[in-house]
Amino acid sequence: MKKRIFSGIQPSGMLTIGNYLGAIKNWTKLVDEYECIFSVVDLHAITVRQDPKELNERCISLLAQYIACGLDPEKCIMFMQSHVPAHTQLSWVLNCYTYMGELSRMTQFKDKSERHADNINAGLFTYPVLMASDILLYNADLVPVGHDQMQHLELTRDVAERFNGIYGDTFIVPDAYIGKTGARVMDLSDPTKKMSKSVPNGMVALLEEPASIMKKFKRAVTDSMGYVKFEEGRDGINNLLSIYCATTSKTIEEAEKEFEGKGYGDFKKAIAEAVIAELEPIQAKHKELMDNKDYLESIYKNGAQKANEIAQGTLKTVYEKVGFIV
Ligand code: ATP
Ligand code: LTN
Repeated sequence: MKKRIFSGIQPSGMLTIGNYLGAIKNWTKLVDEYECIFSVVDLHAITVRQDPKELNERCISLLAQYIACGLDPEKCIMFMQSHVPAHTQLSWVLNCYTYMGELSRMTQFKDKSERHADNINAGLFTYPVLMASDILLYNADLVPVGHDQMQHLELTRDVAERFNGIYGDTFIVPDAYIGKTGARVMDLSDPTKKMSKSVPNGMVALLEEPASIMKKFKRAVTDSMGYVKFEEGRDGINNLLSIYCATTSKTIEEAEKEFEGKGYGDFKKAIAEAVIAELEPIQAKHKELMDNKDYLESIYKNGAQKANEIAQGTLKTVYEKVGFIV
């Protein structure tokens, strides 16, 4: 039997090249080897206030972007998280096996509490438990994510082990899959911060126009050293090199060689061109898919049906173990 993968992305903004290089691109490499389940995690997105109409459009566009990036709906289950009630049901149970102290240590909670100081809601706090439920519900072996999700994944493992320790083996304890390059794409205007779809300034969107992509890379913050080499403390250059390598599948050494003796101008232009070339077919496919909403609907409905079947099974086992009458 194939091992299983689960991952998801929030429809909380335009997908960035960080989401692509850190997550989706790796998913596409794993579909043949694993049984794959990918969700549009809409329930997670409302931990931050969303405009209902925009959220609705983003959910369908995100599904279209999954497919446009090369995920074959014939080979993987794709669905909307809110279409599978077991996510919130398991989440309640696991909330009772997760400590306040554990959740208060989560960096994403601290970051988002700062950015949305007027709306530090309980959902934002318990968000990692919903994420743990997403993963454990499907008994996923592997979770391909960007580096920023490592902490949430460790919490997922802790909660799974805790539950297994009390009730006997119930959940598979999942491993993270973090790519070698692209796992940590930084903001182009502040390379000390992670590129994020909810921070528009220094991000490059998957669906961005080529001219705008070129402009953003040309403006990317670098340093005054004047040569292209991956070195400690050179956040801007290191980030650009990583983006270039994750896009072209070249190694850092190969890239350093390629740009030996060249200035930042040439370097930035080459990266922008590589990114534009990679995104062009994705953008075209996305446009085509968005003109075929019936097809997209059939994908997420079919996906929800399959996901529900698996999820219901796990939920029933969990309910039995904790002592509910099932
Ligand atoms: P938000 O700004 O709403 O928090 P986000 O851009 O951080 O969103 P998520 O939906 O939280 O994106 O993440 C989806 C996937 O993309 C996760 O696997 C995450 O690790 C990965 N990811 C997000 N940002 C980056 C980044 N800058 N570099 C690499 N991977 C990333
Ligand atoms: N928490 C993730 C998104 C996410 C996820 C998941 C990723 C929600 N559920 C399950 C992997 C598996 C984020 O904020 N990037």
